[in-house]
Amino acid sequence: MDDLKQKIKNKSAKVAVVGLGYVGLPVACLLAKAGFSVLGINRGREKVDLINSGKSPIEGKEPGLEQLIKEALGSKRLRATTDYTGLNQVDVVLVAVETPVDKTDRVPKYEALQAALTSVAKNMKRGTLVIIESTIAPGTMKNVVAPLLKKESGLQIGKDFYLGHCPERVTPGRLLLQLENWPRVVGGFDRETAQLAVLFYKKFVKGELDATTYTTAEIVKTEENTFRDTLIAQANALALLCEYFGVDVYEVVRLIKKDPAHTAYLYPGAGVGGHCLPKDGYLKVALARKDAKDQRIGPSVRLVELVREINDLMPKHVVSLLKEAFKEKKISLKRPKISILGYAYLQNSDDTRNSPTESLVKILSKENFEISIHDPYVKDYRVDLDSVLAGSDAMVVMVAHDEYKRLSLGQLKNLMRTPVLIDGRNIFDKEKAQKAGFIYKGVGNV
Ligand code: SAJ
Repeated sequence: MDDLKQKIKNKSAKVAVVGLGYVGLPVACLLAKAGFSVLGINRGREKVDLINSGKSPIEGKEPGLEQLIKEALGSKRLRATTDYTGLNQVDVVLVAVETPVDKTDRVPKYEALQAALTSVAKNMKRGTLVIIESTIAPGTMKNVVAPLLKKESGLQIGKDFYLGHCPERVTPGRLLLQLENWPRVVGGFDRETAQLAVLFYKKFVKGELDATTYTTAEIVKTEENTFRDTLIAQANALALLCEYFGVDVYEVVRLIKKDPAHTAYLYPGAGVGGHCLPKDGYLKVALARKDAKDQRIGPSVRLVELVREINDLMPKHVVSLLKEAFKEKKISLKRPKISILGYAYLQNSDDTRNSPTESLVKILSKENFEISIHDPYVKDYRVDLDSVLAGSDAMVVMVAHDEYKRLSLGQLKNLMRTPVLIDGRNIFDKEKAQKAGFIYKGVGNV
């Protein structure tokens, strides 16, 4: 290990990054910028060629990334390939491949991780430090990663090679900023390995680095996003309760947040999408779920299930509000036209992964509604808003894109056939909407 420490210290250590996605590629570029020689490995030939031509294959705006790729290629410090054989010259291997959760049985799909680890094990040399950066279920390092690497390489962990887990904390649009500046939890097979990994990350991460065990690191990462998902579910449940009592949940939340102890209270809305929150709760309990009868595990499993049930309910609730509005005003149309504003999972983003609007469209399509969708950020829906709204019987706001907040209610009403406004993100003022002649129903404010 001393030889490896020296190579890390003087940056002569050769590094490989397996999986050049929204984590692996920025990490590879930051390592090259820090002065390391980096081998980027990805299974797709197309993505490899794109990166080697200086282009970023990552959707959405990532400030500085493409420039960093070009500099890394220019300095000859970064090369992308589909071939693992170069690992026999490499000292540190980071693995950042996808770890999705199966949408039906909620079990983590580790095929990409297992394939990557098998290739790493078969090609790495003695003395290599292997670090998993993907978000994985607690227990994965101990029960999946370690046994696979040992079996496929024939080497002993902690003796012949070193193993750690350092999950990333990144948000699309801020990848480089967060990878370089945010604190990181650095988990190791043993204390020595964790310290070695801290020494490595210190070379390009400015944030605080906390050494711990790799199982602790697995739990920290999955709990962080589960916590946020839970806070949002708390707000969504409150919104439903406020509808029952006929009060405005946003007024309630505004007053709650006045309490210095509760400024972090989050907001209800039309649902929870994205690449992290909908899956990380399931990931957190995935390997322990088999012991759900154990009183140590049961509460976490049941809490995750309830939180996900509440957040997944919200797009369905938007449909109920729509139907209630039609019913209350005795609007009976053969095939009402519904205009949906927002398809991305997040305001001012083009990312549509696990979008709540996808669930909404699935529900409406099963019933007799005509649907038209608008989203200024999403290619397929970047259409003329007036044409989406023309002759429509309801406008459903699913995403709080800034552009929507500037719309004139008067103009919108003139375009529509029936002035129903279902506000899933509280971007319009209820009274003003009603004054403009709308039948207004907001999530948590009916
Ligand atoms: N949402 C609500 N109410 C809220 C906040 C969000 O309904 O008060 C919805 C959003 O509309 C969206 C979903 O939840 O559909 C997720 O939104 P998000 O703000 O959590 O954004 P994400 O999914 O990109 O979360 C990421 C996470 N970061 C990492 O995984 C490292 C999350 O832990 C961060 O807190 C979040 O970014 C952030 O704050 O940037």
